[in-house]
Amino acid sequence: MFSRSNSTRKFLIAFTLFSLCTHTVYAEEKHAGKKSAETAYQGAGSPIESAKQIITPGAPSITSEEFEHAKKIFFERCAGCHGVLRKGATGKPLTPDVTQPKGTEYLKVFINFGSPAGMPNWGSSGALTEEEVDLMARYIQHEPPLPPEWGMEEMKASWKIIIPPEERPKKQMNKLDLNNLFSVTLRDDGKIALIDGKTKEIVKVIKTGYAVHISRISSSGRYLFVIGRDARINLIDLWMESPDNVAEIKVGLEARSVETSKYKGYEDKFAIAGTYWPPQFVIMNGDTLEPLKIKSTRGMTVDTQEYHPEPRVAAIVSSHEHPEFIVNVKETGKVMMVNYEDLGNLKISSIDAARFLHDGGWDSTKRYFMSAANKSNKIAVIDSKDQKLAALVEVGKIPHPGRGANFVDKEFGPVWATSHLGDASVSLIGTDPVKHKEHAWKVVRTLKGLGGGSLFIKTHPKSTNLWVDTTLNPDPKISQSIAVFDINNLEKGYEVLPIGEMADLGEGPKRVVQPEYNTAGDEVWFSVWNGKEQTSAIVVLDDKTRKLKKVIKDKRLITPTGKFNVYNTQHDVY
Ligand code: DHE
Repeated sequence: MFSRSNSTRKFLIAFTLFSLCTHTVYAEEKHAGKKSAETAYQGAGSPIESAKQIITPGAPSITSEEFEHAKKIFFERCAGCHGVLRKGATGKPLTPDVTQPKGTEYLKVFINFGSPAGMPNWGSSGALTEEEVDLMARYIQHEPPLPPEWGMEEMKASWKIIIPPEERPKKQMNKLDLNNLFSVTLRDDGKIALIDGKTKEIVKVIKTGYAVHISRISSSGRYLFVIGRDARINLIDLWMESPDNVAEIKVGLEARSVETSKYKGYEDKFAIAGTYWPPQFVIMNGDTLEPLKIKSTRGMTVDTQEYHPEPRVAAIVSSHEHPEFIVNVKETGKVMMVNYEDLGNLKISSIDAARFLHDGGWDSTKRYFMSAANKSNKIAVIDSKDQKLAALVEVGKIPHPGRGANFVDKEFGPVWATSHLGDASVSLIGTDPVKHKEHAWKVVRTLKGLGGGSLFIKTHPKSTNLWVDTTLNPDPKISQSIAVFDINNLEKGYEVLPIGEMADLGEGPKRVVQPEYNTAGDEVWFSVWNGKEQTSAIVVLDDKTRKLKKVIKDKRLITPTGKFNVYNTQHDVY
């Protein structure tokens, strides 16, 4: 370990020596010698393991055993930013034409100390050993190994119907208040917990894919879709006496997004999942997960119009205006509007937005999809009715809204808000092109939040509070707290609530992540996300008084991250 001043100096030397990576996640706030929260953000294991070794002329020697070890580290730690094929995404390209001229020693310094531009300090933080740093410096001078494709044959082979639709209940067989049920990701346990909104008791823990990313609910509210990082989807029937998996499929090697059809006449009919690897999406039967249609996203980028071999599928929403799924394609910067009326003659409108589309959500009318192009510092406004780009709005550094927050600003009318990973700002964008035309698709206000490293922002139509987390801020005091603004008095600034402290958990990083409302909109739930071996919790506040209502603690609550209230998710309430 280095002292901060020493490490800062080395940091700068490393940066001057070699500037490979430019992802800028609140770089000014990062310190070498400290295990950064960002490391954790990117650091969950990737399940891609079957890529074949390639030995490249000009690259330093590496044994096949070392290659296997390095490949695993790369997929677990680096692929999230640099891409599986190392063509660059949030991080810079790391192909041999770039890395070989730099040489092993330069690369080692960079991997060890990271960069002020956001590359984590893998060596000095203790995440990688000295030998592993050396190994990675050699490994990235070889051609990236290509993971296998995953087509219909592989999907079908992984597909299981556990209980066929005809054997499932015809009505709800349990006494649960399904509307106010929460599906909670138990990230490092490969499970989700169903938690009753009223009693705050865990109703059931259900085995799912590895490191579940999100849960989505079918249009009727009956089926819960859960997707793991390993691209495994679990279909859970909430009507069963004891809700459980009724179907399962693996749609690729790595994934983040799943959604279900919501257009009138297509309720519960289809589901869609997007994958990071292979870069594609698949449309499935809504009650069996039978894979029906796979579509690759490989193609040209929106700006330079070059071919990109790995444009990953990020957020997907379901249109309320047309029988369409709206799919963010990250690296090419395109939004695909996929019409599911006739899968044999699939119609896709492709909208040019901006590179690095990531997360996003609806405006309050559910006509406009507000989609964050994170490394472009822009919000793309997609008009789902007219199927075109309404605007590209410049916001702060690396917008990261989750699904964002909709409310009425007393001066500017309806707005949608995003917080940012790269700075402390919160941008409010006018969303009413009819009655507040002059403010539509403009940043009408910029609030100063608690700090950079924010992942999610939330309010509820019945609330006057706007909650902003700072999960990835390197200062534990900030990452363990939440900022809350009064929507009717935004000028007043924010109040800080020490959610981590309220949970009273003892040791651990205790990051506070993802505010989520109950159905009534009078309670807000926060995950206090601790290490796998440590105690985590969910803290529930009374929304009106902002006072603690309950700390949910249970030994089964291992690494809770996302929480999805059934009603709010089903109806896109945020
Ligand atoms: Fe997420 C949403 C991708 C890291 C928790 N995350 C999303 C979405 C995408 C995404 C594309 C939108 C899905 C949708 O709406 O269809 N997330 C990624 C990554 O690529 C990234 C940066 C790195 C990685 O390797 O995974 C990443 N995400 C994280 C985390 O570290 C978090 C905090 C914990 C975890 O599970 O790994 C995390 N992401 C979440 C949550 C949502 C999410 C809770 C849904 C928020 C919501 O309210 O909708």
